[in-house]
Amino acid sequence: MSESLPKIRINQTGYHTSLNVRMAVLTDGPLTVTDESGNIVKTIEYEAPSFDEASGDNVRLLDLGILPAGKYFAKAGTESREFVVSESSPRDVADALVKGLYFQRCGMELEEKYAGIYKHPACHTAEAADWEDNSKKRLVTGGWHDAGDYGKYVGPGAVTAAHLIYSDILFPSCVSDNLNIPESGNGVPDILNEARYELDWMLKMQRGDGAFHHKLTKAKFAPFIMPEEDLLQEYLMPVSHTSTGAACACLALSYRAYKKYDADFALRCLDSAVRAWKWLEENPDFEPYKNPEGVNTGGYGDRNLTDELFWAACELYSAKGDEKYLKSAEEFFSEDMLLAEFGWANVGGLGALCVMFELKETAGDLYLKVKNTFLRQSKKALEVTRLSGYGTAIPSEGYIWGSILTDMNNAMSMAVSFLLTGDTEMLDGAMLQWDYALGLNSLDICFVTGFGERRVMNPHHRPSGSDDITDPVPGLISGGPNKRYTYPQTKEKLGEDVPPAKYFLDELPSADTNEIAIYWNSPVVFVGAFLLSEAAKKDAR
Ligand code: 9MR
Ligand code: ZN
Repeated sequence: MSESLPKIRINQTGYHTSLNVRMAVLTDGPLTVTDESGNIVKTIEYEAPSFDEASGDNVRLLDLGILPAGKYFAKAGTESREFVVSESSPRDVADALVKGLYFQRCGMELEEKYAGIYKHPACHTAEAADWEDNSKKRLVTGGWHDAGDYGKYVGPGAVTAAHLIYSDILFPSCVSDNLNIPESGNGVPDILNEARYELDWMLKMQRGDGAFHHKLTKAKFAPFIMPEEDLLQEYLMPVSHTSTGAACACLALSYRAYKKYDADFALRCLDSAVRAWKWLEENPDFEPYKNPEGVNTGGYGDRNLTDELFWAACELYSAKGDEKYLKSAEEFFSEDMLLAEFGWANVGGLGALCVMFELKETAGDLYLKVKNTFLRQSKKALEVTRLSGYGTAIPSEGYIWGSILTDMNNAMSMAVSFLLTGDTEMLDGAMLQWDYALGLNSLDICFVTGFGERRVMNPHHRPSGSDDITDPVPGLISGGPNKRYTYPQTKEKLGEDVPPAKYFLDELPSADTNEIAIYWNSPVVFVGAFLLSEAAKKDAR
């Protein structure tokens, strides 16, 4: 398969004028770079490509340094590939990834003026029934569809919203404020407007006693129909500790992020977070969520609650300043907890962001403990990146379902490490993951829909698969190669010999390699916003 692919791999969406241009070559050098008029602007000699375990390719990663805006050709041997350097390149993709979440909105019409050809009527507008007592009904509309399915899950939603909020806190104004969403122009950054769509729904997912329902889904996944045609009963599934912990943390964080824009909303978030915390205190017997009999929608059965509690305690301390929350954060912290993790299951990294960038010295001893532990753990991401021929932060055995999260999680942790230390290797490492997602990879695929010369066209995404439009909904990132939790039909097609980094099918049924998910988009937004903020700093020098 790889024989016919181009032997020069690039970020197909282009590079920024003040960030380094990186490419991977699968052929001998030298590499010459010519501009549009055919002038040679750079020649790079390099050692012969060497073996990369994850992909099975012989490959050499090259750093072309910084290039002025323009169209270029990279040439090596008989290969030639066009690439672009421009000021708009990281921003267009980062913006599109936030707008991609708008396209996941549930419970409202996606109007043509915002959604263009991807418009559709409001979906999932009926009352939801309580799974445990079907006679109890309640209107719980809104939120984002989680992924390729139409379920809405509290824990993953909280993590996604937190990625957006922290992008805004750490890299303000990096994502554009004119995303053409219904709230654009209301004086609140669009990235926070988009996150709020999920938060408003999340608030409705809280039960009277403070606990959060784990999810709002049907009993079974819908067929490939448009969301407005999906009319079967939706259920509020049982409450869970992990969703309550994640919602608690995210809503306390939201208090901090939204109070200067909408004090009432911020206070509602905080009140909800405090009630969630109280429920967690009063219900210490943790049981991981398990789907009730008869339910087969996403499980998200996170088995560890300590990280959610740690994150929640940190955010509540920041919001309320009450020492009891700091004490809890100290209790939950341990040096072996996973602090460089930002995904739906492991949220310790989000607590670390709160401590390292907000609480700082007000957290006393905890500040340095968290910072040192984080910095130690984030080195692993760089090691993995260095060992990969393509500079990808996924180890060979890390090609699991949603490997893009492994990659972007590591990119986030390198970005944060750079913010704390200024170590440029960390910046370079984070940037390489951005390039990975956009085409610098062994598949020569741009994983973000709507972008790239060789782009994902058939994601496992119900609207894209049923709207009769050739191009999938734009701004959604595919989960990517997965050789670990693989469907039998994927195995049948790819067999045993395809290496993990290439275990991918751009085919609609392949949820195991080619689904999209909100919490895969959002860490890429974080990394894009980080790169934009670094580019802006360099431009200002
Ligand atoms: O992202 C989830 C991944 O870590 C799991 O391995 C996988 C299988 O359980 O499920 C993924 O989450 C899916 C969820 O269960 C339902 N909505 C679609 C999600 C993305 O594939
Ligand atoms: Zn819907």
